[in-house]
Order: sequence, then C-alpha cells, then structure tokens
Amino acid sequence: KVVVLSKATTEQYSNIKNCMPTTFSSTIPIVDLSKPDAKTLIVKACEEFGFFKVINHGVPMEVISELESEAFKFFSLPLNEKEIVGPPNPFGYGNKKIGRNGDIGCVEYLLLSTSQEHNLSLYGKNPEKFRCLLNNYMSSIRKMACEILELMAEGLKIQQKDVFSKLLIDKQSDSVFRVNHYPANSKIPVNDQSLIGFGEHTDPQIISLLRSNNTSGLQICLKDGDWISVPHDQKSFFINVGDSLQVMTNGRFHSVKHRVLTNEFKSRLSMIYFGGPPLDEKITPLPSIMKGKESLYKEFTWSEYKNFTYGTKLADNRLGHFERN
Ligand code: GA4
Repeated sequence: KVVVLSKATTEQYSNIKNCMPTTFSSTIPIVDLSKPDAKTLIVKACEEFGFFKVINHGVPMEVISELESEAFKFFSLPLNEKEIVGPPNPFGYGNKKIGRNGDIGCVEYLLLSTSQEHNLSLYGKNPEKFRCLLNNYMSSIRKMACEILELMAEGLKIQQKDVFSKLLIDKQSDSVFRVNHYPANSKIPVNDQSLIGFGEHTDPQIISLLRSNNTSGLQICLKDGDWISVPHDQKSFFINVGDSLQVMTNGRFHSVKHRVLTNEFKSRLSMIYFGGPPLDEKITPLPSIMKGKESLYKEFTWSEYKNFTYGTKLADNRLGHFERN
C-alpha cells in the first residue's frame, strides 16, 4: 500500500524511522502490591528502569472504567464543543500542540490540576458526573501513589516513611492529571513508520501513574538507549520515576524517557496522575541517601524547575541544566 502524504502533513508530524519491528518487552518489572517483597522490587525497578507495572493496586475497576467511558464521550464531541474548554494554558483541552514551544503529536488531551477547583461546568454533556468521577479517581490514585512512595522509602531504608508521600498529601501539592486520546491513525498510514502520539520526554514531577485502555503505544527507553514497547494491560497501572525523584535520590532512581506511538487500528486512551511537590519545596537529595557523598545537582525549588521546564522542548534534557559540574 503506497500512500502519499502531503508536505504539510509530513512536516507537521514527526515519524519514527525503523521502529518496526519493536520489541514487546517481557522484562518490564511487575510489582504485586499485596506481596511483602513489593518494596524491594520497587527499588530495584526504579534503579534499573525507572519504570514498573503494578498489580493488585486496590483501585476498583468501576472507578477506572466509568471515568474512561466519560472521557471517551468527551473526546467524541465535535471539535468546537471541546475547544470551549481550551486552550490548555495552564489547564483545559488541547489538540496536537503539546507545551508552549512548538511540540506536536497525534493526540488530543485534557490537562487538569488536582487541587485547584476547575470550572468543570463546561466539560462535556454531563459535567456534574464528570466532576464526580474525576474526584473519585484522583483520590484512589493519590492513595496508591502514596502507598508506593512509602514502599520506596522503606525499600531505601529511610527512617521517615513519608518523606516522599507527604509532598503529595500536602494541600499545596502541585499535582496534575492528564487524559490523552490518541485516535487510530489509519487515515494517515505511513509505510514502515509510525506516527508519534506523544514525543519522547521525561516527566518533571516525582512520580507518574498511568492507566490505559487495551491499545498499545507506550514505549520506554532503556538505559542503553534501546526503545521497548510496553504491552498494554488495562487492569494494571504503570509507574514512572520523574525528574524530581531522581534528584531526591541523588541519581539512584532513574527518570525514565518514554513516548507514545499511535495505533493504526485502535484509539488509545490513557489517564495519568503526575504527583508533584508544593511549589516552594526544595528539591534536593535526601541526607540519608547521600551518606557523605556530594549532591549531583544544584539546589532548586519545584517552582524554579517547573518554570524552566515550561521553557523547554519536550525532548530536552531538562535535568542536565541543574547538574553540578
Ligand atoms: C510532561 C509531563 C506532563 O504531561 C506535563 C507536560 C507539559 C505539558 O504538556 O504542558 C510539558 C512536558 C510535561 C515537559 C516539558 C514541557 C512541559 C510540555 C513541554 C514541552 C503536564 C508536565 O508537567 O511536563
């Protein structure tokens, strides 16, 4: 099948050459939260990959599927009805444009703050229902995020179990929620190339918890630079180490580079909770991790990091700017 793309289209989207066949990895660590070895496996996964899958997470399936179906309803609305709640600066509906510096992907999304009260009265056909489902979902996910962060602290043998989780529980926590919709791209097939849904990047926050429907697309970059595809699993959550956690562990945990490719046949819907600290929080390696070693990073607050981040392109190495020479 030969498809000619118009110049405008080929320029608008970035393609990934030679990404087929991709390795569907069976090496991605799986952590059963109900098992006693969870904390050890989490630490190992954060060091080796900065990424792992969580099962027996305790989030009821209805809480997930009801929000998912409401989100699908929202994205199926005509563009002009979705654009009522855009552009996403700082929060709201976004289409193809990611961030403020010209990044483009085959994606439409909702970006929401988890603390600020949004005026959700304009979101979709049943905004009350949407608000209620969102609140239920976010409180379950935050609970799981804190449980995982406490297991990390225990696994790292840090006395203060809530060193990380207290930053998400704080009323001032600057956490974000995102719903990404990647339409099937069969209308713009590209020979042996896949279209980028969301370009490669690391997450700036502490931890990210992702759940997607049964459509693949997520890929992570291993430390040696190889990209592997993450097999989809709609019943599980996928956890990312973010830049801030890499700094707090003085580089022991690895902030994982990841990206999403669109699927030719099925649309993908993912919902991600990005757990961030309060704006004035100093992001610095924990003394108990350092054990006399020097910090690899300059001192900065989350607000300084965040402001810097919003001036960068998606694929930029943001942490590099804060490394000590
Ligand atoms: C990546 C993680 C989160 O989705 C996000 C993204 C943000 C945005 O979409 O506006 C950023 C991106 C993310 C990192 C670099 C900057 C900011 C787009 C971009 C080019 C909401 C976040 O916090 O950082």
